[in-house]
Amino acid sequence: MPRNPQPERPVVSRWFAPGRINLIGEHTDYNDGFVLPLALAMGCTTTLSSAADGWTVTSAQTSDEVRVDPSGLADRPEVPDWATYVLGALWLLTDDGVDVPPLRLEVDSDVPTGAGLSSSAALVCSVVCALDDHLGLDLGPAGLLSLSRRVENDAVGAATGGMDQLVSLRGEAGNALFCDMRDLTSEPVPFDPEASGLTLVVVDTRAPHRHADGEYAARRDGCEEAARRLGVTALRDVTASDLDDALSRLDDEELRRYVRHVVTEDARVLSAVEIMRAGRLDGLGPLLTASHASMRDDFRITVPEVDTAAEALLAAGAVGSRMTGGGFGGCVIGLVPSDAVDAAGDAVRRAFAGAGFGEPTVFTAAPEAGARPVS
Ligand code: GAF
Repeated sequence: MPRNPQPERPVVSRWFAPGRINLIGEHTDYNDGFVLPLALAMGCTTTLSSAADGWTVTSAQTSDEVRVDPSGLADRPEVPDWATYVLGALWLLTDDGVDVPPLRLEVDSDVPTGAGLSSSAALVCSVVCALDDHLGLDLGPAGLLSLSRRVENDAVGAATGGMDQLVSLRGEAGNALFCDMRDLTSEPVPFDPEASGLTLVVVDTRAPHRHADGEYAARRDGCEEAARRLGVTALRDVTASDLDDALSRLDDEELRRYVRHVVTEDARVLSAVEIMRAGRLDGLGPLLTASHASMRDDFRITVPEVDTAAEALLAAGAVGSRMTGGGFGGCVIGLVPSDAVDAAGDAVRRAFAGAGFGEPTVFTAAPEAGARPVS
């Protein structure tokens, strides 16, 4: 009998965490603003077990097996990009003074990468939840979110805004998640388009991300610069009624466009929540379409493939459509009358063929639960 018996830990911890769609509220998270994402059925499962020595990471999607020697965790050895999302959590825990025992981590995801559906948050959150469970860290909701965000921001080095991890951890079936990214509180908002005769259609344009990382960072830097010039903590602090005054105080046209997008997008999220709470889902359509126009014309983060998909969905009868996610490629969503879903998919495929784009993938989605253990 050891002198300080440790509580029994599971031999194997297996956790699933989902990818996400953002209904509305794009590039508002790092401006301390509002977002309204939902968790998807697709996601990543991490199976974590004790090992004899060192740390081994495998992925069902690559045939890679990455091994870190028993002495190597603190040195952050060079590993393939995908493995950084896994080992990053171990590096940060080590930095935090946790004595991470030898482990084997197997990850298996069905979230397409580069589609703007947050394959990275699904991966990171499933790893962090499995570690929390296996090591008995007891991080709690705030700690899980904080570690998952630090993996992406500090270990991987992507200055993203936290929405993806928040919804991957806290999503609820049947609900979108209204999140205030300043205080990181979240509230489920019922989202059942079928009850209004509508279906949430997703078009994965499969457009290659063009300079996505650099452009994302440039938008974030621009927003922070605009907030500094306006003397506010973040653009969240500029309300819709302050917008004209704020714009008149900026002489840089690019920054003015960024401010206009963020301030109007925050207002659209608040309107969307009101509309959903009132059960008038078709009223969401114009907000989605206005959000797309704002991303295209002011924030300038769309590409021809996503504009084509958004327009084709509208022409096929969608009540609204918009790009979802960070931009420069990825997915477009549309709220489509349920009896027109097949026709809408055909219309998008025809529009893509006509424009000489590659074939998109079209599917439907509904809100699912966030991270959970898998037996
Ligand atoms: C990406 C980022 F990871 C999120 O934090 C968010 O900024 C989003 O782009 C844009 O809304 O998914």
